[in-house]
Amino acid sequence: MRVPIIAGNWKMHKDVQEAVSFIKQVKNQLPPADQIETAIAGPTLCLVPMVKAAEESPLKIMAENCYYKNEGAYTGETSPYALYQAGIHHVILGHSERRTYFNETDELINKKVKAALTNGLCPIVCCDDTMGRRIAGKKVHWVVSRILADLHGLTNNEICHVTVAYEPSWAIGTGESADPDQAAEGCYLIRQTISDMYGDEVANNVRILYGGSVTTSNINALMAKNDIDGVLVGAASLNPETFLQLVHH
Ligand code: G2H
Repeated sequence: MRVPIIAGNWKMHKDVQEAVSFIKQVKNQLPPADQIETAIAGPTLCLVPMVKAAEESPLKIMAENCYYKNEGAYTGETSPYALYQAGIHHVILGHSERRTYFNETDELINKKVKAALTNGLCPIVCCDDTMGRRIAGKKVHWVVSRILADLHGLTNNEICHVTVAYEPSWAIGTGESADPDQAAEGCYLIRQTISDMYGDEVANNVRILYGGSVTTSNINALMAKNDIDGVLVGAASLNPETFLQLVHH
C-alpha cells in the first residue's frame, strides 16, 4: 500500500523564527505517519531549527535542494551528506523553479538524485508536463522524457526510496490547478514510464504526487484519484491552519 503524503514546499519564504513557530503550531495535530505522511520543505537556513522543533512528531523536514558532491570547493552549495547528518532525510530535487531560474538540467538532476540516495536522503523528484505519447502499432509507449533522464541508472532498491511529483509548469503558483483528471493522467503516465524502466512491482510502490496550485478547495478531488498518492503544496502550505486543513482534508 502506498501511504499518502501531504508535503509543503515553502520555497524562499519564512525566517527561522517563523519556521519554528509554524512547526510548533502544527506538530501535535498531525496524523500518524503510517496513515498520512506529512512533510515540509523549508529554506536551508531554517532546516536545523525546524528538525529540532519537529522532534517527537511525525512531521518530516525536507531540504528544497542539494548538490551532488558531499564536500569541496563549491561555494554556496549544500552537501547531501551534511543534510543527512543534520537529521534532514528528504530533499526536493528538480523543481521547475530550479530548472527555470537556475538552469538545472536533467543531467544535473540525475547526479543529484544519485548523490541524495547514496547519502540516505529520499528525494522527491519533480517533473513538469513536457511529456508526450507515441503510439506504435497496437502498443502504446508512454514517454516521459524528464523521468527517463532524471531517474536513469538507479538500482531497484534505490528507486523504492524515490517519490515523484508531477507539477505542470502552467499550474505552479498560478492559482490554476490541473483538473483532477488531468493531474491523475500525468501521474498515471509517470507510473507507466517507471514501469517501463524498472518493472510493474517497483512502479506500483513508487509514490507519485501532484503539485501546482493545490488548495483546501481542490485537495479532496485530487486525492480521490487512485493515481495521485499525495500533493506537493506551495503557497497554501505557508499558513499553519491551512496546512492542517490540507492534511486533514
Ligand atoms: C508548485 C507548488 C509547490 P504552488 O511549485 O511545489 O507551488 O502550490 O504555490 O503552485
